[in-house]
Amino acid sequence: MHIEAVDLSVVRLPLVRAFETSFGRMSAREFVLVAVHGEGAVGWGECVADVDPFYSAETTTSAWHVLTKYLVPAVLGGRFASARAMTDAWPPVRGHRMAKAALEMAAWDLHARIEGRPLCELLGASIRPIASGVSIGIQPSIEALLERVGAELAEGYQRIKIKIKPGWDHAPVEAIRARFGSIALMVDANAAYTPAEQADLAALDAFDLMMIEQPLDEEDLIQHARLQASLRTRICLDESITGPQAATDALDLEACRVINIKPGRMGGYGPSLGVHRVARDRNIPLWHGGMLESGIGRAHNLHLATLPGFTLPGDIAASRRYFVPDLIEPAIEVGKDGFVAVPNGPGIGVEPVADRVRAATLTMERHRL
Ligand code: OSB
Ligand code: MG
Repeated sequence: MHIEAVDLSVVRLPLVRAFETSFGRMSAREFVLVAVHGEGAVGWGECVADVDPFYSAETTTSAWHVLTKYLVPAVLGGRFASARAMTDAWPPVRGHRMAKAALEMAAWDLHARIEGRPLCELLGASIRPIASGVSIGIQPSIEALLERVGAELAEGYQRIKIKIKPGWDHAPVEAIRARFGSIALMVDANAAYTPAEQADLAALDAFDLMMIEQPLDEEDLIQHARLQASLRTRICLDESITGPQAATDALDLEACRVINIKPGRMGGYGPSLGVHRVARDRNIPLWHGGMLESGIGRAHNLHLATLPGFTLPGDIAASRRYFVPDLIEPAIEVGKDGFVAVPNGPGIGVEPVADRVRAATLTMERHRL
């Protein structure tokens, strides 16, 4: 794979619906888009960092800085046997996993396109339908929440995840169970609780949730282990799983019983395959997370989710829940059975629509030798 040029853009897409979590409210996504050109093909990647450092420390601006100053210059003009060989050539940048993932995943897409194969095959898997769930933001009222849950179930989605925070936890879960019975239901706190609020989380044990995602701070593995020992409900870690070592530590400590893999957050496919291996070796259930990606990141996620081990429905939903129109064609859709089809063309299997990308672009730089 010869890397002849890299286009970096910041694009802005309004969300169909504002998304509220314990860390804030988002009404648009503004992210770095990466296009890697080589051998007559283009590989695409999308950076999951947000403008604000509220979900994680990285931001759109920090990703731009690290990509333009360190990562892109290190690979321009290079010839690499694989995306792994490309990341081996990077300078020793600490952290900045979201920035790394955007370029790393674009290189995997480019490699797959040059070979004319679907990306999932390069990852060691093959096309299969992906079981899909949805993540529902904090709502202005319980009635509004019940309406959203009903609408998503009617679309076919196989499980419902709601965002919680102290003060918005017991009542919404109780209301959903009362209205919709024993549906597959889970909650995501995005690190909003402290160990002192353990009783609020223990109160959710009564509702037979599939799991509680990331109740405590990203760095609190030991506190998560203490909490897990006191709960019947499984803890799933998201923010805390920064890579294979963190996954190993979390499982050694029994800080969680489920893992949410997000390649865009973990530094790309290399680290994600490492986490996948750690979890598989220990029979820990996996599911594929989402970060409100456009169709580019969404298609990437679908390809990774084809790996065996992703046994629980993930957060990879249809394009139209997020962006109308999406940046890509064809849009990603969910069937009435709650499965999403993996695009089966070369690479990620979807094409960004040039006019839509241009219209959404705030800044763009072409890097070439
Ligand atoms: O914690 O899983 C999360 C969105 C943005 C940042 C973090 C998270 C989320 C979601 C939405 O839950 C998942 C999606 O629908 O893409
Ligand atoms: Mg989460």
